[in-house]
Amino acid sequence: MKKNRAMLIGSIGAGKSTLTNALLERNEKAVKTQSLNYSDWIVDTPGEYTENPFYYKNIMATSLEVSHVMYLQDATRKKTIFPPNFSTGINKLPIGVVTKSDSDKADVDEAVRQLKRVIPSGPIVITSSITGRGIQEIRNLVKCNSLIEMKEYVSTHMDGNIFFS
Ligand SMILES: Nc1nc2c(ncn2[C@@H]2O[C@H](COP(=O)(O)OP(=O)(O)O)[C@@H](O)[C@H]2O)c(=O)[nH]1
Ligand SMILES: [Mg+2]
Repeated sequence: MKKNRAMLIGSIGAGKSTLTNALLERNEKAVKTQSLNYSDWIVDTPGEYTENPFYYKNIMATSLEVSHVMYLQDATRKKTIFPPNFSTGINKLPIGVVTKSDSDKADVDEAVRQLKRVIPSGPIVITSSITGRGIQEIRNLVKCNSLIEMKEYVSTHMDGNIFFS
């Protein structure tokens, strides 16, 4: 069976590369990359792909290689850069991810609200790559093979880090 893989998208500085390291238990510091970065079951993307609609075609093309797409929303940012219902245009299992929940400046509730507009139906995980909050939940969601399986996982793991919208 093909291994499940997840692509990470989100603005420049949203925490994609730091989250990649946390998910893969790597200790190196995230460095800024201008290109796609494949490692094990993660595909990290440059923030430019999400910030500039010119690159949406790259997101679409890369999504063909993965089972899941993670939409990262930085909890310390007031705005989202994703258009409403963006996940419905990408035919892969969506996972909403709130990053930096540990920060003093984080507004987690607002970030969840933003992600619900981006992902009309799917799980949303509240994370911190520093404290490890929500990291195991993401690993488990990427093992799921359908929206129904993810929904079941969420309903049996209501630990305050994870919701289904
Ligand atoms: N407080 C906090 N800062 C984070 C977290 N994740 C990333 N950062 C910081 O956010 C900045 C951007 O992170 P990076 O992973 O390079 O973002 P990327 O551009 O999306 O790959 C860096 O200064 C990170 O140290 C987190 O969980 N909590
Ligand atoms: Mg990066």
